[in-house]
Amino acid sequence: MQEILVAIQKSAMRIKKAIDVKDIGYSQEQNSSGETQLQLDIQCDLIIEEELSHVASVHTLASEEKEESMLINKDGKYLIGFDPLDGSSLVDVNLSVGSIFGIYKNDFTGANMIASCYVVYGPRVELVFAYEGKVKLYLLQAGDFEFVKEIHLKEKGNLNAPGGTQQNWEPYHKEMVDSFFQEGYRLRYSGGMVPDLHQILLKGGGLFSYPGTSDRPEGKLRQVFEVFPFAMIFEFAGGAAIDGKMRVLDQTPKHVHDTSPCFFGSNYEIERVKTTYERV
Ligand code: AFP
Repeated sequence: MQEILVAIQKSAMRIKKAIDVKDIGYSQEQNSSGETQLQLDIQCDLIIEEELSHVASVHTLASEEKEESMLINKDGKYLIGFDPLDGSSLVDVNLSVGSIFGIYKNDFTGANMIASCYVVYGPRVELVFAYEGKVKLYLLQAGDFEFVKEIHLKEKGNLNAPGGTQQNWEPYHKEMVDSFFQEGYRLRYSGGMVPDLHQILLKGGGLFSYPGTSDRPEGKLRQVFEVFPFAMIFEFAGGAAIDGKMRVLDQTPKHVHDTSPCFFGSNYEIERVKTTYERV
């Protein structure tokens, strides 16, 4: 597993350099979800593919930017699903973005995820790695990722990050989101899943939600590349991740690009979500 973490760290340092260039124009290409790809999306995808392809224990790679997964080493034991640059549409407005990795065995299901990791490219470059029940934070310093601390969530937080197009929210969802603000929760939503969840993790708790909506009943965020990796991190940090009713890590995607409604948070907030959604 260490060799995979090192390959992710090398990718992160190269991606940071790629982000710092002037021209981050759009390509003519579209990814499998019909989104126009930035040159940067394609570049970051190739950087990660290159670094992880050198790791003997990697069997298969699946990228959010590619329709099909790729066999790397038939004797490898790990399958890696990754989102090379999540929130890439925020780079040209200079907001924080991230890379997300899920490390699986046998197949791309929540039950078979072994470890997960994300990198935040913000004022600083930080990496969070979840493995064997622990969530560790690293900071990039002079070409090295230095261990900072273990991350633990409190039982209850005070941050609220509500995603999705509000006009398409279900009324019971709007009522729930508003009730947290009435309780004094602070709005913290940048449109980048990685910095938004990173803030909730480091500030000790709260709720990030991206529900099913009338225009997207299955939500927007992808299980294999985005939802499962953060679910493991929140659970190992003492919080929870559900789709409104069930643990997202109990889900079995039919296709590697499937999406799911998702709620990540400390326990108090997730219990409130369950109470709201069990009534519908
Ligand atoms: P992009 O990668 O297209 O910028 O989308 C970012 C993202 O996947 C995730 O990081 C955000 O939480 C979510 O989509 C934002 O979606 P909305 O713009 O619909 O709130």
